[in-house]
Amino acid sequence: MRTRHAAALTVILATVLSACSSGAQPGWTFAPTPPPSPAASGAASAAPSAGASGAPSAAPSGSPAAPGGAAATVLELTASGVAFDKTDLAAPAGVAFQIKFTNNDAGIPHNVAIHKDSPTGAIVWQGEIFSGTDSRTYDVPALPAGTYGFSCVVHPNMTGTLTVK
Ligand SMILES: [Cu+2]
Repeated sequence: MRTRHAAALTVILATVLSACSSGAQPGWTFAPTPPPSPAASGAASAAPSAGASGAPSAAPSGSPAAPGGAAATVLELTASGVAFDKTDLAAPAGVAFQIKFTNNDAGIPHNVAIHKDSPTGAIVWQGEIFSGTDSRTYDVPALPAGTYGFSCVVHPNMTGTLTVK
């Protein structure tokens, strides 16, 4: 009986071991699999080429627009009830843009000024002050990337944030 038990155990152990070894095999096949990283590098090399081809095509299409329109970006902002309709604006860095400013307050002067860092920072640019109801399309020079504040110089409580990036 003991012998049979031993034999049975041996068979079981053999089965378990073979199962383990067979299980290990896939592990080893997977280990070499990492080399597929070369495939990843291949994909990476493909990406750069795609980006390179994409960048040139984008640049040409962008440059023609710049000479013609001067400002491709037009931000719209409205003052009503001595308040701006927006508290957040965004503009591209290093490119002149425009602000189409509408003053809906009859007889009340407003404008748009851009300040460094925040609405209380130094003014880096400001548009003409005019009374409503009227509108102006301001030409804003290129600004370096960063956070700016905008305000109405007539009403310091009229403020917002301009993100240039
Ligand atoms: Cu104002």
